[in-house]
Amino acid sequence: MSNNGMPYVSMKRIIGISLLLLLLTLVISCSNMKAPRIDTERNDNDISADTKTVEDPIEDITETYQELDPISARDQEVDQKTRNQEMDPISATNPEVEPIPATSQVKDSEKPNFDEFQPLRDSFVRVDFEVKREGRKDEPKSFIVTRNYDLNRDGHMDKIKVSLLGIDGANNTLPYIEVNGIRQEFYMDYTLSGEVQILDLDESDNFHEIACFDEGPSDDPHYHFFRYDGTKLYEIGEIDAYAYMDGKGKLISGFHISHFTPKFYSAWYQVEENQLVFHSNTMEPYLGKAYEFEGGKAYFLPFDEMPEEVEFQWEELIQFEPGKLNLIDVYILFEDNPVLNHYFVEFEDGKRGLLYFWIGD
Ligand SMILES: [Ca+2]
Ligand SMILES: [Ca+2]
Repeated sequence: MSNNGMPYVSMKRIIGISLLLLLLTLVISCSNMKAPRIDTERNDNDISADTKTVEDPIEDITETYQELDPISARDQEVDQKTRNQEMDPISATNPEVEPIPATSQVKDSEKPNFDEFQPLRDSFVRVDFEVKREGRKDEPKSFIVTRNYDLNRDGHMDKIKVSLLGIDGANNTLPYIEVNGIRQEFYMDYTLSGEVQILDLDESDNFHEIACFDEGPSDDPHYHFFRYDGTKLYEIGEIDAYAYMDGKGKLISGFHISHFTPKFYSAWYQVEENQLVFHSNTMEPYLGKAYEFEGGKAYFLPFDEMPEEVEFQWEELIQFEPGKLNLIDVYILFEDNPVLNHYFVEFEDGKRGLLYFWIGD
């Protein structure tokens, strides 16, 4: 029985062991077969996931860069515009401000001597132009002004033709000046008279210049200057009709000349290379001195000392008698256009304050 039992037992054991082995083999083979697949799949997934997570930010970044680039370009544009806007007032004043350093280089002996100046309107060469008006006399549309004159002093007459705007019309008219067929257009407001003049701005050169009158935008009468050198026509510049000139290439605006005598000035213009160039003048030499005041209507604000900032009053005009005054200081509002109009003075009776005048506009 034991043998029977033995083989039985052994058979049972063998079967059990075999089954166990089979199971183990199955489990191992299954796990062996599955494991790499799972790993591979996971790896594939991982890689693609990794690639995605790596690629996606790259795409995103690229897109972001693409989006950023125009923005940064726009930012730069905005920056540039802002800078330009900031620079505009500077560059606007620069043409007039720039010559100021030149002032320091100008020796006192080279500065204009006002005694040598006379009113621009007294300096014109007496020649008559032929003036043809279109439109009514009180409301002219335009003018054609002509004359032959030797502008470059070479002994040959030069044919001058000027087209000027009137007050009414100007729709089909452009202001221009033409010398021997060379035409130069220019900007002007209007003229009621069609006045064109000849003058000699600088006696030391061989040119006589043309001056065209312009009433200005709001009663700012001025003259436009032109020079013909035999081959070219230059627009030299413009200056108010109250200006003075010395015939040596220097001009002083009527707005830069003192209201008191002896006259002094805050700036002058010099014809340099066919252009009017601005030069500012220092006020110090003119301060602390006595002047003749011809009197008339003016404004006055009493102050004991020169104020840093002033709110100018324009209501009450005071009638002043002619007399002497002591000039303590000058109040210049704009350095690039130093209009002489506000003076800190002391009258003979000891009254001190700001004396200033109406500037028509
Ligand atoms: Ca000539
Ligand atoms: Ca000349």
